Amino acid sequence: MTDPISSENHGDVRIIWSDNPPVNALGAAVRQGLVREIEAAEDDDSVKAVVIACKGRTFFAGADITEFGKPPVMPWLPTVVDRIEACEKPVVAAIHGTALGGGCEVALGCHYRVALPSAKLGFPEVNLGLLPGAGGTQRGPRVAGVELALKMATTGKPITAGEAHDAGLVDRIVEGDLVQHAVAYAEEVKDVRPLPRSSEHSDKIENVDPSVFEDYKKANAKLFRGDVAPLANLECIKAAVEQPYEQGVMTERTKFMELMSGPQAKARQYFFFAERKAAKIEGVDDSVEPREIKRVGVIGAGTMGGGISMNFLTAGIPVTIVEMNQEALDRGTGVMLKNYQSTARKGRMTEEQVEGAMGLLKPSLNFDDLGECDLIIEAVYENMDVKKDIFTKLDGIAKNGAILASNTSYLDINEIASVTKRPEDVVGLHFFSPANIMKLLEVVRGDKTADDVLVTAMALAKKIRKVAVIAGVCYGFIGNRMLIPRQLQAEKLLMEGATPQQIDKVHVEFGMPMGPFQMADLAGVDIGWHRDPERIESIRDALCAIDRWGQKKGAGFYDYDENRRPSPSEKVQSIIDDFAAKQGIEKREISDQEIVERTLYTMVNEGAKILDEGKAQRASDIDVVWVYGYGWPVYRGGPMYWADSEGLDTIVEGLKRQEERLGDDWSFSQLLLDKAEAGEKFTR
Ligand code: T1G
Repeated sequence: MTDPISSENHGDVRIIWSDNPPVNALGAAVRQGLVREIEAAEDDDSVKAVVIACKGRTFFAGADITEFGKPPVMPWLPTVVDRIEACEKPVVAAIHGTALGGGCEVALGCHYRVALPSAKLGFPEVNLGLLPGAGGTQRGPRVAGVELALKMATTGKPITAGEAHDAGLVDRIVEGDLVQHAVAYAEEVKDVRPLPRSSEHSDKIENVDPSVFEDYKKANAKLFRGDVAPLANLECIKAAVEQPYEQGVMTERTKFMELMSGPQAKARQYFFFAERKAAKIEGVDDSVEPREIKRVGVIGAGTMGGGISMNFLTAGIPVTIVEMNQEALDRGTGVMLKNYQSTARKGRMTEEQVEGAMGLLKPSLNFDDLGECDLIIEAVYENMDVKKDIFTKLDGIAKNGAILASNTSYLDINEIASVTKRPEDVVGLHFFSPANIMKLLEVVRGDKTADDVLVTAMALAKKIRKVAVIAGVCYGFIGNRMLIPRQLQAEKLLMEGATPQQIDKVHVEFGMPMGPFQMADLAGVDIGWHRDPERIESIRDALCAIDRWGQKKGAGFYDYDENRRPSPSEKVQSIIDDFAAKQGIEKREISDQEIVERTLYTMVNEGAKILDEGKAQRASDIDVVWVYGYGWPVYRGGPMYWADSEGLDTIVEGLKRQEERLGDDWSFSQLLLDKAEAGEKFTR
């Protein structure tokens, strides 16, 4: 393996280069090389200053995550950072791309930092269930200030070079040739003494009101609920304020090791790679090129059509959006503009960017205008006849090579494709509502969908900043299919004596953002309702029949006040009791454990069936769907990873305990039984 670290001289400045694709991760060879070159530069009298720079697309993007869990190889990253800082000659970090985690810590060990305007700096360790373990929680507050360091470390969100410069984390922003500017900067400071050391005391940790930490904890209690890493990060930043540097470093090290050995870090690190694996399409050669998508057509300017369109407009891709009448078209484009304006008000877009995005939108009442589009997505009413009619028309209008996609949430893509003469160009693109916000995209692969159509869909997903997962054709694909047993069992449990609030509480305490009934009220109890108020075959029918359609009607499974705050509903409880009485179901005490087994274990069982039927490429894809599509707590890894952590034998035992209550149409996944029997796992 070639040495990723090299060096060259520019006059009396030594440039230390890292060339460790793809992201200059700080693996053992990089760490060893950095120490070697710093010591060589220090020993060489002809060298007056040092620049550390990286080849390729980014400055060090952090420790090498693939080394985690393996026997450590010296030198530790903290040692490397300390050695850089101890160098008697000024060391300048030349930052481009993303200086993340250990990369940001290496930059903090340098005496000066120069960056391109496009560069980003961050502490994403919390996303891996960790914290900056190479002095970042101690140097960060001293250089960038407590508030910014706290936000960076507990949220993992990177900051721009501009923000870093304003905070003092970057000394100079340069345009053009980064390393040339960094060398020039090194020339300017080569005789400056004493050298600024980020570990030295700074006024930025002076007189910090201790309530800052308590207030921050309270303000983020919901966000951090159940998640140990953010609070550990907060404790370390607090230690930077309250303890001398050396003691703060020990606090950081202790907490880092605690996190690293804990289950949540393992789950998050699993998920880091699971998310990246989802982008790979089994059986499709890397040489398959995506089709060029210069214009996207969207049919339907409703909530979904508008949200879907925004993804492409924001990514700079022109959109032709088609509706049946002017009123619907104006309403749809009006909602899109309103959404953009609210994003601009939050400072996440400029007015010019809003204008730019809306400027790429071409509203039309003429279906034939879709003939100029390279990808056409229908987002109309969830009805097979309506979709078949649209695809029949599209077949005659769309240009050759155009991709025809349905945003259907459940329906059979093969059946839709069968009405066209080009089934190989048909694919499912299942966006999740709100489509301009939710990151998950299920790419549904029809029996005849061409490989390059899939490759195009996955490439486009990355461009519009979605996390795409390939799904096979089955009712509900991956995510919604697993929702079915969960909802079914949840409603059966209501009949047997559980309440909506008890069931939702179990899910929220588990770490879900909301429970099944809170979710039903948010999405709409009337989704999928047959619209016949006389036909009452379920609790949902009964609620819909009396206009309890959820939050949008001020009442669903819960009653809602004017601020949409939910409260248990006596009316709903009486409907449930009547239903149970009519069916002769005896009420009984239901334990939280039974709720877990009947709603979460049954989801795992369905996930195993999906895997067994080949409707998901891998178990980790199912986890990616549930984390990004439904808010499954990432610190539990996803339903399949979690099932492995519980033990598949435990899952099977639980389901056996509940089997007679699960209903006649419920059955075990043979794959689950086999794996449990063999002591195997789904995800490792
Ligand atoms: N280690 C090893 N491999 C990594 C890696 C890392 N840190 N980051 C990315 N990769 C691989 C990734 O698996 C993929 O591989 C390829 O690089 C491209 O990644 C002590 C303990 C940098 C913003 O958390 O956020 O420092 O699939 O597809 O979309 O305090 O990668 O091609 O085989 O994501 O352009 C902290 C994690 C580590 C940064 C680029 N650092 N990486 O995004 O490419 S912990 C992170 C990212 C740490 C210290 C602590 C992103 C990126 P493959 P990609 P991208």
